[in-house]
Amino acid sequence: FKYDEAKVGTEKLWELMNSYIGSDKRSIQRSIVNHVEYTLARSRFSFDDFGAYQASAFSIRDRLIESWNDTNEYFTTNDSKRVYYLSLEFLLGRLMQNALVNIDVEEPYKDALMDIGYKLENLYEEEVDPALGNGGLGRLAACFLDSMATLEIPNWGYGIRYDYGIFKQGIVDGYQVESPDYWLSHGNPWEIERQDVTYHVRFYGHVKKYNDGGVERGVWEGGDVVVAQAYDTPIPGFNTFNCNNLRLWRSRPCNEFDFKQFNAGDYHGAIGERQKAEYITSVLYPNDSSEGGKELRLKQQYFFCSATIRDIIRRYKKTHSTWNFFHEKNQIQLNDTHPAIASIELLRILIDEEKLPWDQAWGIMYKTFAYTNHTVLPEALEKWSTKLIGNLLPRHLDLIYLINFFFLEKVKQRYPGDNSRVSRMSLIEEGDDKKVRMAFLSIVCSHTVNGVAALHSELLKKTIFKDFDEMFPGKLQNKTNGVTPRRWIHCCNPGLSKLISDTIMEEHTTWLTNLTSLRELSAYSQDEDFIKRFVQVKSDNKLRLQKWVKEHTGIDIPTNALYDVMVKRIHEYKRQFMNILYVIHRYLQIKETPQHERASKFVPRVVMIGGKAAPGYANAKAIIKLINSVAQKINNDRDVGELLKVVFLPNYCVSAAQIIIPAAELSQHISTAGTEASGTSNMKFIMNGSIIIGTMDGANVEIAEEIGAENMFIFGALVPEVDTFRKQLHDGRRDYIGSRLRKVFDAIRSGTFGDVSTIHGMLYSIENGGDYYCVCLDYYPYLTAQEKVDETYRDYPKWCKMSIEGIAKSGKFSSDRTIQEYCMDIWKVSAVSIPKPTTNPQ
Ligand code: F58
Repeated sequence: FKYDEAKVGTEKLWELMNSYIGSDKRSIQRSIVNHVEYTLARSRFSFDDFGAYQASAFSIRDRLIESWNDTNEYFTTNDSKRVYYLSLEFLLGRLMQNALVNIDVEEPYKDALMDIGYKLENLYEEEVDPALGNGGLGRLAACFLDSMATLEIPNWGYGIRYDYGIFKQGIVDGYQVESPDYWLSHGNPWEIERQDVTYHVRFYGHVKKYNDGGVERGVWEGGDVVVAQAYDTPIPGFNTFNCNNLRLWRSRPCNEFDFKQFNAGDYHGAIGERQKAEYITSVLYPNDSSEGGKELRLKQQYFFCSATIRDIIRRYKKTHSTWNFFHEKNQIQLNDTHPAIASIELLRILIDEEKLPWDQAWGIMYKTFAYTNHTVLPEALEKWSTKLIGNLLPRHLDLIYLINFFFLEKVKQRYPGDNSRVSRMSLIEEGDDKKVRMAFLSIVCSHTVNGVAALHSELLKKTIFKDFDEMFPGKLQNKTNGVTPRRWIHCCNPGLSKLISDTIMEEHTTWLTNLTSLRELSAYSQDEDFIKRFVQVKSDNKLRLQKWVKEHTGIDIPTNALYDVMVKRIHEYKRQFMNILYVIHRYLQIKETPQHERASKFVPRVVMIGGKAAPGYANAKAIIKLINSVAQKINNDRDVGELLKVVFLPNYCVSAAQIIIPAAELSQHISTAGTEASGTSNMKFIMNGSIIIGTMDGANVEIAEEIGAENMFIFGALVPEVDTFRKQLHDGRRDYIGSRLRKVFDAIRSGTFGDVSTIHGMLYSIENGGDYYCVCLDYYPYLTAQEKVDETYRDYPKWCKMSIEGIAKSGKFSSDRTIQEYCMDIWKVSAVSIPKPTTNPQ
């Protein structure tokens, strides 16, 4: 395709570059072997699976780079409007299969590799699982990148290239032990190091202010300066030539600023100083729902925001000489408040460096930014001490105070005399240690704010953002989360993907980008042939998981049992604790039942629970220990045999999820109503034919709406009931344990499961009015729902029908739908499709 040939240079060069590598077997093999020989410098006669993986990855990256370059060139030439997704976390998972599937060469690569003695599936297993995120929020960012590329939205993700991702979880004597995840030890074939893309980022120092014809401007000087260097990862779309970019920043020392110390003869000191710069992007913070308020975390945030904003401005300036169109060409989405300082950085640059008047600078910033909230839990809402910000980013604190001043003036004007509202809404929380409320700051600095599920967005309006919703009606929106069906059906469950394509007589390329067409499967939910194949797919996946469990835990689990799964970060609000209490109850019940009656009373079950606990979260760690102790006891009780098995799935991560989710028959999403903003694994489980046992929380509510409550096991208190219970606790109610739960507590305390003393504190607290997450309130309804599960599983055709209906009606939860809504309602951006390239004739 020909656009702006002059830019490309000579005709010869253009001719050489205007073609893509062929997808025939020979070309694929040639490119892999070239990388073995010239990139890896390995002998062509001996390279192992890992070498073959690396060489294949490089050869795939070559293909991605072709369309990645063309895409960016095309967007620039066309001055396309772009969306920037700023996130401190991108939990991408492995990239190889995803890339092959998206650019539609999985089969050709499989054949080409087979032909030279390698199995593609084995090579997939050689890839490290890049885990630069904690959980749902980071994984959502990854699904969004996939959907934006697929929908041909000009988009770049921006984040941090951590040296260490989320810790690896080991289990020793039932306890979680953390070890570092140095994921780069063997290099990363997917990234492109950009020596040419660097920015200086300043910390500390001081600000000189001056009056510039009525506008106060600042000059920020001194302090430390570090370099941000870019690393790019191509993000291919599915079934399109478009290929977007994920730009991650790495911190490096800055040469110019170290000379003094070197020259003063302090060689070691100077080297030490330089290493400090590298700490900034060294490690991902492993907290999933509380904010530590640590300086290094703020440094990370500002570091990546500053580099990102400069990068966006540089790109804009390539094609624009005025600021008038900035917001029309650039939309910046904040994935939670973690990148919130980016808006202040843009404002600072516009005022102090670009010398714009305040109103114009403010308008540009305001129209550019939008903010997504992912939680209503107070402990997860970021608040930065003004001392800390003032020290690290003095000019930014000035601007925040100024914004607050103007904002509170407006509040006062609008609500005269309502002082309590003014202090409630202030961006600064008063107290001995004054704090900036980052969520409020993000609302004030953004044109649109959204929650991540209908219930969550409504709660935002009623609770933490109530005042803001009243003052800015319509500014708060809902955008229900979604997940990419490419990874979460097609890649992780090829058997199901094929069954779907065969049944609805569509190529997977069609339904995977139009997921509501799964509805056609409804017609087959009682079709014998279909059910037979469906059951076969599930049991193949169960077998795959059985092997995985054996390999990773040493535990033997039967495949002819109900696979009951709960995988997510361990947290009191998610209530893995309630799950294990029920397991204990079930165990005690089995023990009480005479042998000959057991088979008719209990459906054999394998209960699997997995997830990481934040290293500093004692109760979450105690829950892990309890699960492991209970598992140890039950699995070794020969009297119970295969009727009940309990497994703690260690080191839950994206690649493990891809094995676990397709094998699940029942999955648990049992958070206290009003606590889980959305949840996204619930969507993945549904798409893979697992039935949900769950509360009316987060996106479960919409899942029930879509697939029908009769196709789920719903139980538990609704939000208003939770509120009432909490009030009663507060007023002294203590009668909520009940005899069956008491028995379970007693069993734990009496040592039935060995030494689990770390959980005693939680038991005591729950008994004494501290049942904030309403475990006792929901326990009995949960038992009833579990009984219903057993009853239904016995009627296997009914179980299959529910499961198939779930898949058929899961279409809404594709992240493509979510992204389309962001595009229409928030970013006002449309697709830009790059032209089809000519392919290499050779
Ligand atoms: C999650 N948040 C929500 N935060 O808990 C979940 O309901 C939702 O589906 C998901 O976001 C996507 O919207 C979440 O994962 C974090 O991991 C943060 C990491 C940094 C510190 C604060 C929590």
